[in-house]
Amino acid sequence: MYTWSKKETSAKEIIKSLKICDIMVTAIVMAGGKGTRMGKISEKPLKKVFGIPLIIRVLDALSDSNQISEILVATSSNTPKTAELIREIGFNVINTPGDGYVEDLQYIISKKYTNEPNEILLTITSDMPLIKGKTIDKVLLEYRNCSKPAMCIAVPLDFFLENNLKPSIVYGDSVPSGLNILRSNNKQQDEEVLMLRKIELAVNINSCEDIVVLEEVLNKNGIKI
Ligand SMILES: Nc1nc2c(ncn2[C@@H]2O[C@H](COP(=O)(O)OP(=O)(O)O)[C@@H](O)[C@H]2O)c(=O)[nH]1
Ligand SMILES: [Mg+2]
Repeated sequence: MYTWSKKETSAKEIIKSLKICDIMVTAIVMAGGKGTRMGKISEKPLKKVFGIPLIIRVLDALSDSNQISEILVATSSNTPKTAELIREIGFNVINTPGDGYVEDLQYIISKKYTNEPNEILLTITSDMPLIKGKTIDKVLLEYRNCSKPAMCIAVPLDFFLENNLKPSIVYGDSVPSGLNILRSNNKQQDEEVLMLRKIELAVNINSCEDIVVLEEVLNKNGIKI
Protein backbone atom coordinates (compact mmCIF):
# COMPACT_ATOMS: atom_id res chain seq x y z
CA MET A 1 0.00 0.00 0.00
CA TYR A 2 1.21 3.50 -0.74
CA THR A 3 1.47 5.99 2.13
CA TRP A 4 0.96 9.61 1.22
CA SER A 5 3.82 11.08 3.19
CA LYS A 6 4.96 14.02 1.08
CA LYS A 7 2.56 16.34 2.85
CA GLU A 8 1.88 16.36 6.56
CA THR A 9 -1.46 18.08 6.12
CA SER A 10 -4.66 16.22 5.38
CA ALA A 11 -6.84 17.08 2.40
CA LYS A 12 -9.37 18.72 4.73
CA GLU A 13 -6.70 21.02 6.20
CA ILE A 14 -5.52 21.94 2.72
CA ILE A 15 -9.05 22.83 1.64
CA LYS A 16 -9.63 24.88 4.83
CA SER A 17 -6.56 26.99 4.15
CA LEU A 18 -7.45 27.70 0.55
CA LYS A 19 -7.84 31.28 -0.57
CA ILE A 20 -11.39 32.37 -1.34
CA CYS A 21 -11.20 34.07 -4.72
CA ASP A 22 -13.59 35.71 -7.14
CA ILE A 23 -14.14 32.33 -8.78
CA MET A 24 -14.64 29.01 -7.04
CA VAL A 25 -12.62 26.32 -8.76
CA THR A 26 -13.38 22.63 -8.29
CA ALA A 27 -10.67 20.38 -9.69
CA ILE A 28 -11.83 17.06 -11.09
CA VAL A 29 -9.17 14.41 -11.61
CA MET A 30 -10.38 11.93 -14.21
CA ALA A 31 -9.16 8.54 -13.03
CA GLY A 32 -11.68 5.93 -14.13
CA GLY A 33 -10.32 4.81 -17.51
CA LYS A 34 -9.66 1.22 -18.54
CA GLY A 35 -5.94 1.87 -18.94
CA THR A 36 -5.84 -0.73 -21.72
CA ARG A 37 -2.58 0.58 -23.20
CA MET A 38 -0.85 0.10 -19.85
CA GLY A 39 -1.70 -3.60 -19.74
CA LYS A 40 -3.82 -5.29 -17.12
CA ILE A 41 -1.16 -5.40 -14.40
CA SER A 42 -2.57 -2.64 -12.22
CA GLU A 43 -4.75 0.47 -12.40
CA LYS A 44 -3.02 3.22 -14.37
CA PRO A 45 -3.55 6.04 -11.82
CA LEU A 46 -1.66 3.87 -9.30
CA LYS A 47 1.24 3.18 -11.65
CA LYS A 48 4.36 4.41 -9.89
CA VAL A 49 6.62 6.79 -11.74
CA PHE A 50 9.90 7.23 -9.86
CA GLY A 51 8.33 5.69 -6.76
CA ILE A 52 5.16 7.81 -6.63
CA PRO A 53 1.79 6.87 -8.14
CA LEU A 54 0.75 9.00 -11.11
CA ILE A 55 -2.39 10.25 -9.40
CA ILE A 56 -0.51 11.34 -6.28
CA ARG A 57 1.73 13.53 -8.44
CA VAL A 58 -1.38 15.20 -9.90
CA LEU A 59 -2.98 15.62 -6.46
CA ASP A 60 0.25 17.17 -5.15
CA ALA A 61 0.19 19.73 -7.96
CA LEU A 62 -3.46 20.57 -7.32
CA SER A 63 -2.78 20.89 -3.59
CA ASP A 64 0.15 23.24 -4.35
CA SER A 65 -2.09 25.53 -6.39
CA ASN A 66 -3.59 28.29 -4.25
CA GLN A 67 -6.66 28.79 -6.42
CA ILE A 68 -8.54 25.53 -6.02
CA SER A 69 -11.35 25.25 -3.48
CA GLU A 70 -12.23 21.58 -3.88
CA ILE A 71 -10.58 18.50 -5.31
CA LEU A 72 -12.63 15.57 -6.53
CA VAL A 73 -11.30 12.33 -8.00
CA ALA A 74 -13.56 10.65 -10.58
CA THR A 75 -13.05 6.90 -10.42
CA SER A 76 -15.14 4.06 -11.84
CA SER A 77 -15.46 0.28 -11.60
CA ASN A 78 -12.27 0.20 -13.71
CA THR A 79 -10.30 1.74 -10.82
CA PRO A 80 -11.56 0.47 -7.43
CA LYS A 81 -8.10 0.41 -5.81
CA THR A 82 -7.52 4.00 -6.86
CA ALA A 83 -10.79 5.00 -5.17
CA GLU A 84 -9.74 3.15 -2.01
CA LEU A 85 -6.34 4.88 -1.82
CA ILE A 86 -7.77 8.31 -2.55
CA ARG A 87 -10.39 7.96 0.20
CA GLU A 88 -7.73 6.71 2.63
CA ILE A 89 -5.60 9.81 2.13
CA GLY A 90 -8.62 12.05 2.67
CA PHE A 91 -9.63 13.23 -0.80
CA ASN A 92 -13.19 13.12 -2.10
CA VAL A 93 -14.10 10.51 -4.68
CA ILE A 94 -16.97 10.57 -7.14
CA ASN A 95 -17.90 7.21 -8.60
CA THR A 96 -18.68 7.56 -12.30
CA PRO A 97 -20.23 4.97 -14.64
CA GLY A 98 -16.97 4.38 -16.57
CA ASP A 99 -18.73 5.00 -19.89
CA GLY A 100 -15.89 7.09 -21.34
CA TYR A 101 -14.12 10.38 -20.58
CA VAL A 102 -16.70 12.71 -22.14
CA GLU A 103 -19.73 10.75 -20.94
CA ASP A 104 -18.43 10.56 -17.37
CA LEU A 105 -17.54 14.26 -17.35
CA GLN A 106 -21.10 15.01 -18.43
CA TYR A 107 -22.33 12.77 -15.63
CA ILE A 108 -20.25 14.77 -13.09
CA ILE A 109 -21.51 18.08 -14.46
CA SER A 110 -25.09 16.83 -14.16
CA LYS A 111 -24.39 16.07 -10.48
CA LYS A 112 -22.45 19.28 -9.77
CA TYR A 113 -24.53 21.50 -12.06
CA THR A 114 -25.04 24.93 -10.45
CA ASN A 115 -25.34 27.49 -13.28
CA GLU A 116 -23.50 29.98 -11.02
CA PRO A 117 -21.20 31.98 -13.35
CA ASN A 118 -18.36 32.04 -10.79
CA GLU A 119 -18.31 28.25 -10.28
CA ILE A 120 -15.63 26.76 -12.44
CA LEU A 121 -14.49 23.20 -13.06
CA LEU A 122 -10.87 22.44 -13.83
CA THR A 123 -10.56 18.96 -15.27
CA ILE A 124 -7.28 17.10 -15.36
CA THR A 125 -6.26 13.59 -16.30
CA SER A 126 -4.50 11.40 -13.73
CA ASP A 127 -1.65 10.62 -16.13
CA MET A 128 0.33 13.88 -16.24
CA PRO A 129 3.19 13.17 -13.81
CA LEU A 130 5.09 16.42 -14.40
CA ILE A 131 2.25 18.86 -13.79
CA LYS A 132 3.01 21.61 -11.25
CA GLY A 133 0.81 23.83 -9.07
CA LYS A 134 2.48 26.94 -10.52
CA THR A 135 1.35 25.98 -14.03
CA ILE A 136 -2.21 25.37 -12.85
CA ASP A 137 -2.18 28.83 -11.26
CA LYS A 138 -0.84 30.40 -14.48
CA VAL A 139 -3.56 28.69 -16.50
CA LEU A 140 -6.28 29.89 -14.09
CA LEU A 141 -4.93 33.43 -14.35
CA GLU A 142 -5.13 33.23 -18.15
CA TYR A 143 -8.68 31.91 -17.78
CA ARG A 144 -9.65 34.89 -15.62
CA ASN A 145 -8.38 37.22 -18.35
CA CYS A 146 -10.14 35.48 -21.20
CA SER A 147 -13.68 36.25 -22.22
CA LYS A 148 -14.78 32.73 -23.15
CA PRO A 149 -16.52 30.41 -20.67
CA ALA A 150 -14.26 27.42 -21.39
CA MET A 151 -10.56 26.92 -22.02
CA CYS A 152 -8.62 24.00 -23.47
CA ILE A 153 -4.93 23.96 -22.64
CA ALA A 154 -2.96 22.59 -25.58
CA VAL A 155 0.65 22.13 -26.63
CA PRO A 156 1.95 22.96 -30.15
CA LEU A 157 2.56 19.82 -32.19
CA ASP A 158 6.11 20.90 -33.12
CA PHE A 159 6.98 20.95 -29.39
CA PHE A 160 6.09 17.24 -29.24
CA LEU A 161 8.26 16.50 -32.24
CA GLU A 162 11.19 18.52 -30.80
CA ASN A 163 11.01 16.40 -27.65
CA ASN A 164 10.50 13.04 -29.36
CA LEU A 165 7.04 12.69 -27.80
CA LYS A 166 4.15 10.91 -29.45
CA PRO A 167 0.84 12.79 -29.19
CA SER A 168 -2.37 10.77 -28.61
CA ILE A 169 -4.73 13.18 -30.39
CA VAL A 170 -3.79 15.97 -32.80
CA TYR A 171 -6.06 18.83 -33.82
CA GLY A 172 -4.37 20.67 -36.68
CA ASP A 173 -1.08 21.87 -35.19
CA SER A 174 -2.03 21.45 -31.55
CA VAL A 175 -2.32 18.63 -29.02
CA PRO A 176 -4.82 18.85 -26.12
CA SER A 177 -2.95 18.46 -22.83
CA GLY A 178 -5.60 16.85 -20.62
CA LEU A 179 -6.14 20.08 -18.68
CA ASN A 180 -9.40 21.95 -19.33
CA ILE A 181 -11.46 24.65 -17.64
CA LEU A 182 -15.19 25.05 -17.99
CA ARG A 183 -18.20 26.53 -16.25
CA SER A 184 -20.22 24.34 -13.96
CA ASN A 185 -23.28 24.20 -16.20
CA ASN A 186 -24.66 21.79 -18.72
CA LYS A 187 -24.62 24.15 -21.72
CA GLN A 188 -22.44 23.94 -24.82
CA GLN A 189 -19.52 26.29 -24.02
CA ASP A 190 -17.47 28.45 -26.35
CA GLU A 191 -13.83 27.53 -25.84
CA GLU A 192 -10.53 29.42 -25.89
CA VAL A 193 -7.45 27.35 -26.77
CA LEU A 194 -4.45 28.31 -24.65
CA MET A 195 -1.23 27.09 -26.28
CA LEU A 196 1.70 26.50 -23.94
CA ARG A 197 5.13 25.07 -24.80
CA LYS A 198 5.56 23.20 -21.55
CA ILE A 199 7.02 19.74 -21.15
CA GLU A 200 4.83 19.10 -18.11
CA LEU A 201 1.73 19.51 -20.27
CA ALA A 202 3.11 17.36 -23.07
CA VAL A 203 4.15 14.31 -21.06
CA ASN A 204 1.26 11.88 -20.72
CA ILE A 205 1.65 8.31 -19.49
CA ASN A 206 -0.46 5.82 -21.43
CA SER A 207 1.83 2.82 -21.72
CA CYS A 208 4.87 1.35 -19.99
CA GLU A 209 6.93 2.58 -22.93
CA ASP A 210 5.87 6.14 -22.05
CA ILE A 211 7.65 5.78 -18.70
CA VAL A 212 10.88 4.99 -20.55
CA VAL A 213 10.29 8.03 -22.79
CA LEU A 214 9.68 10.12 -19.67
CA GLU A 215 13.08 9.12 -18.27
CA GLU A 216 14.72 10.22 -21.53
CA VAL A 217 12.83 13.54 -21.48
CA LEU A 218 13.87 14.20 -17.88
CA ASN A 219 17.53 13.49 -18.67
CA LYS A 220 17.46 15.61 -21.82
CA ASN A 221 15.87 18.57 -20.01
CA GLY A 222 17.84 18.14 -16.78
CA ILE A 223 14.62 17.81 -14.79
CA LYS A 224 14.59 15.98 -11.44
CA ILE A 225 11.35 14.66 -10.01
N1 LIG B 1 -13.95 8.71 -14.60
C1 LIG B 1 -13.47 8.34 -15.79
N2 LIG B 1 -12.20 8.61 -16.12
C2 LIG B 1 -11.75 8.21 -17.33
C3 LIG B 1 -12.56 7.54 -18.27
N3 LIG B 1 -11.82 7.29 -19.40
C4 LIG B 1 -10.61 7.81 -19.16
N4 LIG B 1 -10.54 8.34 -17.92
C5 LIG B 1 -9.38 8.96 -17.27
O1 LIG B 1 -8.95 10.02 -18.08
C6 LIG B 1 -7.55 10.06 -18.16
C7 LIG B 1 -7.08 10.08 -19.60
O2 LIG B 1 -7.61 9.01 -20.35
P1 LIG B 1 -6.71 7.93 -21.08
O3 LIG B 1 -5.28 8.33 -21.08
O4 LIG B 1 -7.36 7.55 -22.35
O5 LIG B 1 -6.93 6.78 -20.00
P2 LIG B 1 -6.73 5.25 -20.07
O6 LIG B 1 -8.02 4.65 -20.54
O7 LIG B 1 -6.51 4.93 -18.62
O8 LIG B 1 -5.55 4.97 -20.97
C8 LIG B 1 -7.02 8.88 -17.34
O9 LIG B 1 -6.57 9.38 -16.11
C9 LIG B 1 -8.21 7.98 -17.20
O10 LIG B 1 -8.22 7.28 -15.97
C10 LIG B 1 -13.91 7.24 -17.89
O11 LIG B 1 -14.70 6.63 -18.60
N5 LIG B 1 -14.30 7.66 -16.65
MG1 LIG C 1 -3.75 9.69 -21.43
